Amino acid sequence: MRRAIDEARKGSGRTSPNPAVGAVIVKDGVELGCGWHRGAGLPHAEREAIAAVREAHGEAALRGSSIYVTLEPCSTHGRTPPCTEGLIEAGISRVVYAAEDPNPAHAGRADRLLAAAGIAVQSGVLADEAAAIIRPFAKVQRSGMPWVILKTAMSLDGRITRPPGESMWLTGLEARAEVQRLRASCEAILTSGETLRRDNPRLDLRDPELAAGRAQPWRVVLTRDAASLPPEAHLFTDAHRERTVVEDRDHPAEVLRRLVVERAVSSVMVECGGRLAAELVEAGLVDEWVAFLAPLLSGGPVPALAGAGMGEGVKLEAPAFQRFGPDVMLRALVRRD
Ligand code: AOF
Ligand code: ZN
Repeated sequence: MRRAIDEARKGSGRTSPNPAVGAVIVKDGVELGCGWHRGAGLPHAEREAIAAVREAHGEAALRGSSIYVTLEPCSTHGRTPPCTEGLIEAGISRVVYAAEDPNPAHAGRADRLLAAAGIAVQSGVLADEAAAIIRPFAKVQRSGMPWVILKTAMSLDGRITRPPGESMWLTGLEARAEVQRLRASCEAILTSGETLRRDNPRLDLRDPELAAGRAQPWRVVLTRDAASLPPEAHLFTDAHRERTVVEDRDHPAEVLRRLVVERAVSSVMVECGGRLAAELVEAGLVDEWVAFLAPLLSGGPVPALAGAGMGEGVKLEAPAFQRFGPDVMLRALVRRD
């Protein structure tokens, strides 16, 4: 299952509105083939893995094999035929899956269908890890809203700019490479008109490996004054300018909901200044906070969060730490209870 989870991660940011799913087929303790879901409308992970085994070892190798898949196999005709049928036809004799499918059309159905065909079914293996990969999909299924990651790069005095006259970067190359990977796991990046004017950011995927086989993320600018945005900004002039949209700053929840419906967005990364960041947190729209802490004192004017006040505070859970060169990344989920 751990191998299947590695396969699933390859799809993060590429499969929306579908979930990222991975599968590995094993017989007599030997891995015969694996696969991952590459995008909506394309074969599911199970069918990718079946095809890989067929090609490498022939049809007969599938009979009596076990499949490890990170998500409960689907059982309805969507853009593609049901995986439960594909598994039965292939002669697979054991199905082990991790997470239940949050899609109500599938949830809880696979076990019965597979068992009725004489297949042994086991579920819940590494379920938490597998569920973490499909958080965006699960949130959309549950609420119609995308998974929102707030990314902040800040100095130890909680500022997001350097002292005047110095280079604009707070964090080092390693942390910035991680930001690129984070962007690649999302379908949209949200920013403010203010940040666009101040930083003229690109908000794109620059690593060809991360950009290959997927569209550039949507770049969504929230502003009250669209007419005053500089037309020469990167977002309006670069090669992906058709992936830039300008939206109303006063209704961020509505903007997020429409991104799901109109642009098949399941996860959004927020890269903006302290004011919009605080507003989104206070409005309960942020699901995860990823903070990069740079070992310097900026003394700059722009705080990472510039709210009117967080009321009773916002509780975070499941914290994780990682070092990137001289910087530290702290990420945690916003607790909902
Ligand atoms: C799986 N394996 O790799 C994926 C699954 O329109 P379709 O046919 O692509 O079906 C999409 C639904 O199938 C999606 O909402 C989710 O419930 C499931 N996705 N299922 O067994 C996969 N991507
Ligand atoms: Zn399927």
